[in-house]
Amino acid sequence: MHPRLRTTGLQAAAVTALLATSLALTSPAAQAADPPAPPSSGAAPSGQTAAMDVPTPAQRILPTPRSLETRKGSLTFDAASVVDVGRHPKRSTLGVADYLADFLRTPTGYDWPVVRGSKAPGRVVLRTGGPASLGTEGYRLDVGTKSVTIEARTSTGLFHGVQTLRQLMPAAVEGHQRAEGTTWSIPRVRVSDSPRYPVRGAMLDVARHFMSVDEVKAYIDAMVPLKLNTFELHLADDQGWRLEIRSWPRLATYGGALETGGTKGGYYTQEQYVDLVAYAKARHITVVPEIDLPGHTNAALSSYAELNCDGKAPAPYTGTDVGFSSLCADKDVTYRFLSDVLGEVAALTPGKYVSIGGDEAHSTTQADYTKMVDAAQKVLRQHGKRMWGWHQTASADPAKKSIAAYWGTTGSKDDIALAQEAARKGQRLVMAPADHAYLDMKYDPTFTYGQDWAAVVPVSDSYAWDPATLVAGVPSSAVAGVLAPVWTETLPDITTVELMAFPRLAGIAQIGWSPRRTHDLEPYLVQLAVQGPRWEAAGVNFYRSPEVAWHRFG
Ligand code: TNX
Repeated sequence: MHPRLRTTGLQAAAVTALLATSLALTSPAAQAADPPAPPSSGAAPSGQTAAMDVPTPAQRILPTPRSLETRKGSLTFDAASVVDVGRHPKRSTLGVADYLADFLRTPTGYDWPVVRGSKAPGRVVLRTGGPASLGTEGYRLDVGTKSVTIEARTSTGLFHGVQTLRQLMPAAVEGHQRAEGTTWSIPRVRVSDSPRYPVRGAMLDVARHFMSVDEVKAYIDAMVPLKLNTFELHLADDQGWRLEIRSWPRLATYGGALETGGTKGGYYTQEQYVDLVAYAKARHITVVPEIDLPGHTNAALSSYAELNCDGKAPAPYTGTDVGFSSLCADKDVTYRFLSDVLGEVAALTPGKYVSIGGDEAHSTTQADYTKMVDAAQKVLRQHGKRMWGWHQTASADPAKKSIAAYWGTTGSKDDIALAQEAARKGQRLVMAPADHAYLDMKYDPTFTYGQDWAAVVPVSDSYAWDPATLVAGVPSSAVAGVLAPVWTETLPDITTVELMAFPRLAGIAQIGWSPRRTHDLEPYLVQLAVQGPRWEAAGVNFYRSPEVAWHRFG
């Protein structure tokens, strides 16, 4: 585990002129530390607020599992505890065991050796198996009096089971130092669990404000306990190009130099990108790189004059407008550019999807849009990848099983029509409704950070939707999952990104994972309250929304 990065309000204030006024009002730390207003639900009756509740297993596990039985008693780990992988473990099982042992060693101070067969009391047993119904991501977890057994058909299922085990442990397990004096007990439960949707994603925009490799890793780590499995990295936009492309080196060195507000940007070398992708993969998260085109391309257009229809490179752009830039459909060099860039990105990316964005191409005619999106898709196909794009890609000629990420708002007719077209053409939809799932939307109208063009989105609204019925005319069979984007025009660093993402990202994760029948706002707000001390221990910044009774569990 790496140390968490913190940015002070003062450093943040230096970051963008855009934010100067709002930061004068409050720093991220100050905003996060505001005393919570009286809780709206799930609160201890007044007069008892000082006494802390002990969360039940159902309140601890987030996202809510498919089935949970509780029994009397608990299992306690101690210095003799081990992780047992059985006699003939698969390599991938060993990977999960090492992750778990590593995770537990620091806070508990125990050795947690990974062993092959053990009778030690207080052991964690990882086993491959279980019914076919567990699928590729499901698991069973059974806490006995001597051991806890996690069983799954894949290492990904085991990994998710490990996250449930983690949430059953005291909050101090999330800390980065030894928590002396903690009793490492877990309640006796039996869990059988598998996700509702195969795609449960978060998206981070590192183009508008650049985030370092360590900052992105911190965000990935915060995704892990929520059982998210997809991470879209928005690597190129008008304000910056963030990935080294060897055949077009100025994209990163020139196009990546700045960021929104005119401050210094940055980019990932190919080695750094490969390292990030591997870091995510070790946490069973697939990276989907996004190179937004044919719009959102000013950083590329300013780096290479020949990419422009008029042959003139525009100045770098550090504002927050969208929809003004376009690649040039009539030039051969455009197609060489697409082939080179997407070829390199595909070669560096083990996942099956590469995103070509495709949103807000307001300066591109439909014919040109279709021509360039189709060309991009062809390049991806040649490299064995499928296209991922925003729902506007439905207006081109998307291949079946490509992904259309829907970011429309309730009642936006054009977007709904495109989502229906996507389903008709055989695309799979990943739901990212901007008025619920956009984590850069403000929590309330006066919130310092974020935007409000789609909606103001309090915690309860971010949880108030169902992917299966979101868009009329899109059959639920066409829905592959959910996606929660964080756009960073107003977010200078990972601290402010986390403030916007947490706790709302947890709700999107729960919508993507948990059976619909378990969807219920009141218990969800209590689940969030349980996560509060855990995020604090882990060093994840979050917004103490007045909708949640944070004080209840510490
Ligand atoms: C719309 S959503 C955009 C982004 C902005 C975002 C701000 C989408 C696919 N495009 O370019 O950053 O709104 O909320």
